[in-house]
Amino acid sequence: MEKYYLTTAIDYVNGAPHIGHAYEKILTDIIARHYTQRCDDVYFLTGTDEHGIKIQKTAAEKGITPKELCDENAQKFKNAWKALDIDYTKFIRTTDEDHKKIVQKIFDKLLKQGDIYKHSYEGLYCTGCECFLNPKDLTEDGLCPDHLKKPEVVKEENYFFKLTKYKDAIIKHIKEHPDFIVPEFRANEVINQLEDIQDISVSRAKTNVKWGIDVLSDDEQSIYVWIDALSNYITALGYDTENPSENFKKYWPADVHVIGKDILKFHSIYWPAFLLALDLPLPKHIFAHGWITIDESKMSKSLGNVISPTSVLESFNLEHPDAFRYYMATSAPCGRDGNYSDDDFKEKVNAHLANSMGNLLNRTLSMLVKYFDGEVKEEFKSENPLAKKALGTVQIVKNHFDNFEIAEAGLEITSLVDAANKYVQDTAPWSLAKEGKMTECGQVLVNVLDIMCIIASLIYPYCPNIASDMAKQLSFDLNTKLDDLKTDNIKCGKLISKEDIKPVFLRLDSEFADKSAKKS
Ligand code: ME8
Repeated sequence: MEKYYLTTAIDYVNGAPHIGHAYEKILTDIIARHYTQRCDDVYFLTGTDEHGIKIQKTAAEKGITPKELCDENAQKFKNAWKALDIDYTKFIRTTDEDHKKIVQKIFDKLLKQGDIYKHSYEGLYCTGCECFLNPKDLTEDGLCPDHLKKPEVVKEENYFFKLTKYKDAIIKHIKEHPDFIVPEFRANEVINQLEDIQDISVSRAKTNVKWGIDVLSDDEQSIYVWIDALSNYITALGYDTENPSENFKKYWPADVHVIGKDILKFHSIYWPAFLLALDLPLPKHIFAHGWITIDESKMSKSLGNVISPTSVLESFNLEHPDAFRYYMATSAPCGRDGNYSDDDFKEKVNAHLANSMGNLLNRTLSMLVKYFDGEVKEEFKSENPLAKKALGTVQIVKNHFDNFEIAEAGLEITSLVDAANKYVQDTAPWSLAKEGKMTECGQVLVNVLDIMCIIASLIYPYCPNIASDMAKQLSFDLNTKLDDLKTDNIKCGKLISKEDIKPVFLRLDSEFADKSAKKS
């Protein structure tokens, strides 16, 4: 694997980030970190989507300019991703000058080659979706099914993209590449949507939507959000209609676009059509994750249950975001909806990270210090009964990641921790020491510590800070590639002193029990 290019959806900046946005960025960061353990060149793109009627309206309500609103909120997204240790390569904003310039060129090229044409149109526009809706997709009461709001009747002369021209090619691509849309069960939905697809509006009259990128050849029209937003995946790399950059040639096509299920249509129908029109290869995978609910309810401003990711870190006094990352990433199987609740969060991270994983490392190192003054002797190296399961887990985790099964991979790591805990329980090294079987006792401890190195490596994408603390105490190099992992990791000699043993994760105990994430 030479390179891995992955992207998130770019978030609308009409508000601050919430834990649904955070879920996606955490999943993508985990995938990125996993692939850094398999290849040397990972490019991770995220950013913000800053044009459109939604942002124009919110800015007007607040009495500020759209640009001021974008600057203020884009910074909130950047701050949140920093707090969550989202280690992206580039943060693109669709108001970046170089992005806007290339979007204009893309539009112009498609217009000149006849893929875009002008057309007078009357349709139902949903500001929440930032798109025209098909009347047959509305609820019985005539509302947008996602936003439960009545769409506006819009009559305008717009530019249209010939989506219908690419319909057959896209259906063929989806059928020939069953792993193009992940999870696979969503591919049928897309094929059904494709059946009655129509050409789509790609511009709006400036009289209605001022906050957009100008159409070069028509000063009455601005480019409408989706062609602008989707193009970020190539403009960020330095795509140019005439002379694409070396960076673009190196990273395109994307290995995966990570997005939410609500915007799958735009990514698996509109985006491939734009790319085909530009004569560019299609991304390898579109991974549509599910949605996060709060205490089993949809997150919404009107319900007052929107939670900001940083408020969770603050309320629980977390010194780093690992517990929250772990909880979110394992909250739902691939593509399914997940849920956040304060109680469940506490219970799960206490059980998995503190009691099972952290405690196992702490106990084992403490016994090594107690019985052997932290010294690993040559005779402690022996055949490790956990070796097969550990190396098998590495393979299973890799396979899960190749299918974007992030929660499933997390469960496999937990199961390896459980197996190591059971081994300690079964072999009872404290009893071996009591009986004077010191070599056997040392062998058990070193077997466990050898496996803890593999666990540190596997948990790293989810919990980079905890993994780094584990690796430090084990004198293990966390940069070891997954394919180079072995089961003999602990070096002979002094491994650790009592004062250097520190718990890698403290329980969110009763002290915090009355604290809960602040709803904004
Ligand atoms: O759709 N749970 O922006 P957006 C999980 N700008 N994911 C959620 C979520 C929730 N409760 N709420 C939102 C847009 N998301 C466009 C994207 S991409 C070229 C343009 C996810 O701010 C949502 O599914 O409404 C999407 O993937 C991302 O957050 C941004 O949503």
